[in-house]
Amino acid sequence: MDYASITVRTEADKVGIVTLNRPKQLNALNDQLMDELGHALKAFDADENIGCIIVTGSEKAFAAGADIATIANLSFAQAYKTDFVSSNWETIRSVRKPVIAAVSGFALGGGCELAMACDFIIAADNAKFGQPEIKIGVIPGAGGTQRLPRAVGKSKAMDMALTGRMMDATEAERSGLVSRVVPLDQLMTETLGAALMICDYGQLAVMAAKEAVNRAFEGGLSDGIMFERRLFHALFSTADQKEGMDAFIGKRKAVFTHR
Ligand code: CO8
Repeated sequence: MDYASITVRTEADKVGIVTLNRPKQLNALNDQLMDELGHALKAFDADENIGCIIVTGSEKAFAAGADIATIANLSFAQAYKTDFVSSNWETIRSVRKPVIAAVSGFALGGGCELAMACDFIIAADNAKFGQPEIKIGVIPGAGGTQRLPRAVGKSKAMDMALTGRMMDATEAERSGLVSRVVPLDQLMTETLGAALMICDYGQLAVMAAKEAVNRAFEGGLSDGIMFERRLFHALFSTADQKEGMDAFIGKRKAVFTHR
């Protein structure tokens, strides 16, 4: 598939990188961009050689939200009938390999929601996060009211959703929305470093870790602990567990085969 609103590349043949590419609209998310993103994520997820995926934008904007021009005249009937935003956002949720958001500049509205839909966020020091939908008469529509409070707690999430104010990178890190903040010129180097590190671990354990942490978001503590325990048990049937522990005991570097 030829892409017009994103670019894709790989690094070291094992990290898939998707760059949102609608610079004139600050990477505002329209159907085409979301379709292409969904397609690219699925393709990387299915590619045996890829161990981790990075989603990023431009220096000025990760994404400034839904493309307001294309939804300004949307009716309730159209939105409801087409279940607006569901399909590609479900695709993002279904990706089993880790997806890291490398965010510089604005991550607003759907852009903030897209970053939060990734597994973790590494932010440049110029990043700004916000859910400003209230200013244009709506609310977040792609998980923002659910993921933001889970990330930063109720008070800050309410503040963001009700006032529409932006949070800078320092506040975002302090609040737990992002995992690290780095200087803008080191954003991709740092994110790639994390991605390559993940690629070199056993893929089954990586996928299990992602699935188990996601459970913490979705259900209660007892269910989550039981789910984690079962995955933990299952990993003892993998060659990578034998190799990882054998290498530790033998004081050598593990070579994982993802089996
Ligand atoms: N949609 C469409 N175009 C946009 C958007 C957007 N969200 N954001 C910026 N642009 C365009 C501007 O219209 C402008 O275009 P032009 O040059 O043709 O006039 C260009 O990008 C540059 O923007 P500005 O001149 O405004 O640049 P500034 O640096 O002055 O300001 C801001 C940058 C602060 C990011 C400002 O552009 C802004 O506030 N943008 C809107 C942010 C916003 O309200 N986002 C929420 C949108 S609603 C939403 O996301 C609901 C989520 C629903 C689920 C997701 C579905 C995909």
